[in-house]
This record gives sequence, structure tokens and C-alpha cells, in this order.
Amino acid sequence: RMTEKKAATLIGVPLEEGSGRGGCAMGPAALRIAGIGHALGELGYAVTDIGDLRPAPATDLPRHQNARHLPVVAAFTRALDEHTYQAARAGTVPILLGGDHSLSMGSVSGMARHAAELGRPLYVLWLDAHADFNSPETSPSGNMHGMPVAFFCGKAEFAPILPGGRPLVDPKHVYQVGIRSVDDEERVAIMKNGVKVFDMRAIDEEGIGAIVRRIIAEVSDANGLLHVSLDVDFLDPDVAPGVGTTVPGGATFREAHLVMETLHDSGLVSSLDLVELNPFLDDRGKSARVMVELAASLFGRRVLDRPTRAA
Ligand code: 5AB
Ligand code: MN
Ligand code: MN
Ligand code: MN
Repeated sequence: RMTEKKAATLIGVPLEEGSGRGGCAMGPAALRIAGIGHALGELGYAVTDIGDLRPAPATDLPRHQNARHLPVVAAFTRALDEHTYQAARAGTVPILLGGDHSLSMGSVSGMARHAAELGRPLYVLWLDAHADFNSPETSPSGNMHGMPVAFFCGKAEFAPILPGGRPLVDPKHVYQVGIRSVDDEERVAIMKNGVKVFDMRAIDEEGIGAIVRRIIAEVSDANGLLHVSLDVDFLDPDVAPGVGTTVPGGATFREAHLVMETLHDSGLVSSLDLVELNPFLDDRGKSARVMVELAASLFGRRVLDRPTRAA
């Protein structure tokens, strides 16, 4: 074990069709310019950047009324399912450079397959202003970046995007932290399915450190793998303006930082999505740099060594 070098696979995902506007396709380039690869290298990771995926749109799916750009999103889902799975199986940490949040349909599906092979449950930490639990039936916009959680929990089975019988994520293993904008039908669905929601009020009242330690304790007790999905809009727009779906009252830089440092200490994180960065809306690279700084903290950047605090 000691001789095993830590390894990460960067997977570029120039996908914006799920978001209903242009710009997120430039996200992978901005994250690379902000130094994601260099940061991981400094932390002792062997980094393989496989470049940007550019799958041809799927031709075997029907047009869907309220799932916009389904052929593009489905093609990315299939490609990411496979690449994420392979990267994890090879013993590396897959890091998805988004791209809009519909990419998590594929990354989380790939990790669910990997976890099932290991015989371990997959848990998902969803850091976002939104629950992303719509389906084409409930979505007010038809934008698929608002649907990935319902998809990988098997609650949005509206098209044969992945083969049937694939391992799914138990909605009770999804922790949503930072939530502050939920659609009416979505609220009913997350409650009914037992998604664990920590909204901004919970963060204000309990403190984000206590919340994350509780999540880590549950995942650790179950010997789970933990996939982290970080939407730029988890952060307050003052901290990270480079996103199309800003919602005021988000996490501060310090709160987000503490989440990442605490997760790193847990040793449970198997994979990461960095999503929704829209460089066209950013302020001189500010949001891209914040995302890279948070990723670096998640993989071990720290100010001082300190004894790991018990969960
Ligand atoms: B994001 C909304 N719920 O479904 C919808 O940024 C917004 O990936 C979704 O969290 C936001 O269109 C998607 C209104
Ligand atoms: Mn999202
Ligand atoms: Mn969001
Ligand atoms: Mn369980």
C-alpha cells in the first residue's frame, strides 16, 4: 500500500446543452488554465489528463418534449459512464471537469458500477443550491442539468440512455448540502425518496463542520465510497459569479473550504465532479480559481498538519 502512488484521471467534459445557455463548454479549459493538474501534481498525485470527450450525439433516442438536447446529454452520459468506471477501476480518482451538471448522470452511474463490483455502497455528496431532482415530467425548464440526481437514483427513467439492470444510487445515500432553490414538485420528490437534505438554514443553525462530520460518519460506518459533486452555485455568487444559475445566500469560501478539508481527512472520497462553471460569466477567472482551490483542499492541500478530528 505504501508504495502505491496516488493517481487521478482528469476527464474534460465540454457539455453545455444541459444548461439551456452557452458557456459551460469552456469550463474544462478554464479549470486547466486555473491549474487543476498542477495543483494535484504538487499534492503527490500522478495525473493523467485524457483530454475532452466529444461524443457524437445519440441517434437511437426519440426526441423528448421536456428533456432538451437529450441526444447530446445521452451521448455524454454513455461516454462518461464508461470513462469514469474505467478510471476508477484502474485505481485512480476520476475528476470530471465540467461542463454542466447533467454530466453527473454519467459520472455517478460509472461510479455506481464500480462500487457495486467492489461490493460497497456508493454515497453521493451533492453540493449545490439546487436539488437537481426534476424529471422531464416535473421540470419547469426542460434543462437536463436539473435532472441528474433523479436520473442516477432511477427516478427519471424517460429514455433508454443506459442499459437496463445497471446499479443505481439509493436516494437515501444522497446528501444534498447548500440547498436553497427547489421547485414545488421536486420538493415532494426528494422528501418522498428520502434524500438527506441540509439546506442553508441547517448550515446556519448547525454549522457546516458538524454536518459534514455526520455525513462522513455514516458513509464510514457503511464502508461506502463517496462521490462528491460540486456545483459552482453551491457557493455564494460573491465568491463565485461564473455560473448561470446564481442564487443569493450561498456557502462562503470558508465554509466550502472546511467541507473539503474535512472530506480529505476522512479518506473516503472516490471521485469528484467540478460542474457548472461558465467562464463567459466569470470575473477574470475568479470562479475557476476558487473551484481549483477547493479541489486542491479536497485532495490534501492544507495550511498546517493537525491531528485528525474524530467524526
Ligand atoms: B443546476 C431548475 N430547478 O430544473 C430547473 O445548476 C434549476 O445544475 C436547475 O443545479 C438548476 O430548471 C440546475 C429551475
Ligand atoms: Mn446542479
Ligand atoms: Mn445548481
Ligand atoms: Mn443505507
